[in-house]
Amino acid sequence: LPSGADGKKREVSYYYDPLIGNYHYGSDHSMKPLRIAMTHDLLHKYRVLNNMQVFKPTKATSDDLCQFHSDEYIRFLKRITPDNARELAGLCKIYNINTNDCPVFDGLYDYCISYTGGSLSAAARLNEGSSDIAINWSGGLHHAKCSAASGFCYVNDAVLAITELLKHRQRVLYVDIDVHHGDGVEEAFYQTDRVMTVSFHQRKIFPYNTGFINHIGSDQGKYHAVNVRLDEGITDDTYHSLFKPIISKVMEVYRPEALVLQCGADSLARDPLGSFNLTIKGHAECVNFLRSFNLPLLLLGGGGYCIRNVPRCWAYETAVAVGVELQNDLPSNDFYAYFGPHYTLHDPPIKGLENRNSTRSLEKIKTRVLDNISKLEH
Ligand code: TV7
Ligand code: CA
Ligand code: ZN
Repeated sequence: LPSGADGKKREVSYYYDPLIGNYHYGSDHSMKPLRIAMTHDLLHKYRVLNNMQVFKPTKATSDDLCQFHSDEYIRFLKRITPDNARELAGLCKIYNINTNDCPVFDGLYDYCISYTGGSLSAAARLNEGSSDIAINWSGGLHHAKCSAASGFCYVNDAVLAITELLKHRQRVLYVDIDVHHGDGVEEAFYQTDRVMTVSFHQRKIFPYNTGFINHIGSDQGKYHAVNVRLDEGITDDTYHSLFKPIISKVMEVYRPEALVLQCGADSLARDPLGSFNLTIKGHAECVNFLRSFNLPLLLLGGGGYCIRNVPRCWAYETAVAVGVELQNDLPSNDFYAYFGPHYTLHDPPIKGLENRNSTRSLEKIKTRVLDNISKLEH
């Protein structure tokens, strides 16, 4: 287990739709829902499922989706199919669907209500108080906007799950370790002090014009948005030289009553879309660190485009949530061939990859961010 694991067990609920792996964005699309089925199979073969309450989520209703999204957009999402996409080209353009990033595919609406149902069920479970940690690896689609799809995301399950938590809690902390900026979640709560959003992300990649350090929230929400923009090649140690002090300060000053962690695995080394150099252990240390605060914790998936890394990462993070260890040799599983040539859980960081974050620039970001957070004190 990562350093500092307290060895104490937690009551963990895990949400998984056995059909989620069958949805296809398109043959050459980077986003592959199959990685969720691969994660589930690893958890099964590692015998981690036995240590959790495993649920098949109920699908979200269109009323659920409209708690954040506009009625018109949801009506359109329900209606659009590969067959009528040409007729509906005008609306597709308005709602940013049928682009390369957000294609129309068979079962698109079912996919949306499935992954969103998982996040909503998980949040409701935490609200009941019957679990300490709830997990939905198919969620975390943090770019979707009120009336538009964006960056592989159609429905913003993270926003909806936070909204569900707000029914029972005064303050929710959202932390986003996906390599991309969590713009949809930040935007949804930019003007409120009931949600604090903290995103760590890589500079100069999608979504390009958001996530700057001086974007700190507005009105009631001033100082309740935190953005940590990093350069390529960041390692576990340098990442945590920011992550831990920033999260500790937020905990101390903001005193959240529930935590949501978007665990996008595209911040791992060797991701084709991101250029960080984190190991699975470094990534999972974020899960372990949030877990150590003993607050209701919702774990969501997100990005992750190296199909052999994502299941290993999320299986390991599930084990961290539960508090069990996993042997480094992968058990035999339905997707064994994907995990060659080493067939192990852990990989070293990329040797010789330059960390383009200098000690000075990291120190500067840390000082600036901690200073902003301290302004919401009193
Ligand atoms: C949460 N980067 C989502 C991250 C969304 C990133 C983008 C692609 C991409 C799309 C493909 C594809 C791709 C190899 C990579 C400006 C553009 C440039 C589309 C080709 N291969 C998350 C979204 C990002 C689609 N989009 O945070 C089909 O990369 O940079 C852009 C926008 C216009 C569209 N083109 C890319 O991780 C889940 N897209 C292959 C096939
Ligand atoms: Ca992020
Ligand atoms: Zn991402």
